[in-house]
Amino acid sequence: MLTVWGRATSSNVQAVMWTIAELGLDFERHDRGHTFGGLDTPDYRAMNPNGLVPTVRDGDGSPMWESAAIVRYLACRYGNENFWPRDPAARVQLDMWAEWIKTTFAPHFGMRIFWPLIGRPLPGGPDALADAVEGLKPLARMLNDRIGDSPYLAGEHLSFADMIIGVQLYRYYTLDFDRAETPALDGYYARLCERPAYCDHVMVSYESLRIKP
Ligand SMILES: N[C@@H](CCC(=O)N[C@@H](CS)C(=O)NCC(=O)O)C(=O)O
Repeated sequence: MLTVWGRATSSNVQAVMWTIAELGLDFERHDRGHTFGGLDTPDYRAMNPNGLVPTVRDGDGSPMWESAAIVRYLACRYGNENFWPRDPAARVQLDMWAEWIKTTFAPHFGMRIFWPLIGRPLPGGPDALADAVEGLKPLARMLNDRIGDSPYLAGEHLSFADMIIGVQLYRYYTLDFDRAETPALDGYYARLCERPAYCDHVMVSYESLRIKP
């Protein structure tokens, strides 16, 4: 049994929950963070000194934090060869894109586009937002070209890398801003939206995160 601490509206919690659901694992989830609070208690900090979500325990194992590390743990421990290729040379071809979206695409999109559009303005105002929107286009085109004609990043089958990449796309596609033309990425997102686990754990309203003026 996995225990997950973290609110359903957190994209980092969503990556973990989506993975758990795709792998068909038993879990219990406790709301923590944002309006639920609970991140500053000594007990929580003992599990996760960052005071962030998600935190996960597998049975009575040591607590884990950092969502992408948790996704990789779950994939390695419970995933089949398609979900977690055992050959490092095959796996790195997926993992480099997972790492890229986490370290390059997601911070750009999250901090410079998502949060400003839901009420946390950038210091540079509308010009900074316009720059960020233009700056995201080449990144989206890179991902579009990598997806190409494949259903998923690894080809025919879903893998751990889709968990880390795909979790970004619900907000990317549902916010109102000028996106690059990316037909392959559009098709990839449409395929993810057909997956019940993605609908349940990633297509979660972010209205409660909106910052009122
Ligand atoms: N790099 C960490 C980031 C964790 C993080 O920033 N979590 C956010 C939610 S997405 C958080 O805990 N925010 C405080 C809160 O929810 O109160 C990860 O991927 O797990």
